Amino acid sequence: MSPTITAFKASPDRGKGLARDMRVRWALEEVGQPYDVRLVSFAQMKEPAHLALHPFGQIPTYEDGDLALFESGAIVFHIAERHAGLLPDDPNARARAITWMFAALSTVEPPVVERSMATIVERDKPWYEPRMPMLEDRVRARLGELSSRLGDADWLDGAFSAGDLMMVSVLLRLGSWGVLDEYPNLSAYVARAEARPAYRRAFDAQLAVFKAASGG
Ligand SMILES: N[C@@H](CCC(=O)N[C@@H](CS)C(=O)NCC(=O)O)C(=O)O
Repeated sequence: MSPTITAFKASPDRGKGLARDMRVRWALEEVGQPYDVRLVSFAQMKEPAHLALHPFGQIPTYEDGDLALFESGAIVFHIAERHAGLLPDDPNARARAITWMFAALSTVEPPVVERSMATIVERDKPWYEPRMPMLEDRVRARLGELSSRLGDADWLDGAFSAGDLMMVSVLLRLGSWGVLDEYPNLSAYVARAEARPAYRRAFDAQLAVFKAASGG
């Protein structure tokens, strides 16, 4: 039986592939695991049935038989552990790939999300203009460090891994700001990942949901 994930019925990103079910779809596509999707509205995410799966009333969730998971990082890790293709066999290389997953989620994503949330919910606040340069500096600091580490390599540590999948998923959230253009090796890194057939399939599947919901 295929696992079932949840995704937005109507994604606020209007089909740009930024909602976090995209990471899970991408991982499933990379390992060749078919999956089902249950679409949920914002109201449904806060109802008891969904809260039983996800204590914070969010997407994505993942159900496979008796197992129910939430948190995109935990779900992608679970997929990567159970299928070949997203984590190296060598124990040390595997540990380093997992380290990059954590780095993406706990070191790079927080400043990225903090800045983008400010642009969404704080624009009319008196502190918005003075605060923005600080939020942008925090993102640039991480991007500079990441850019230095990546150098001219294709991927963060050897072959493409779940660490790259997660890092690129986070970097894609910077898309509309355009800051990645300041770091040509990071732009190329993201473009390389986006060109992967598994990424394209996941993106197209998420986009199809948006088009169906908007009648397009
Ligand atoms: N840390 C969580 C974040 C999940 C999250 O923020 N999901 C968003 C969609 S990308 C959501 O459901 N937002 C609606 C809400 O919080 O009400 C993860 O990585 O899965």
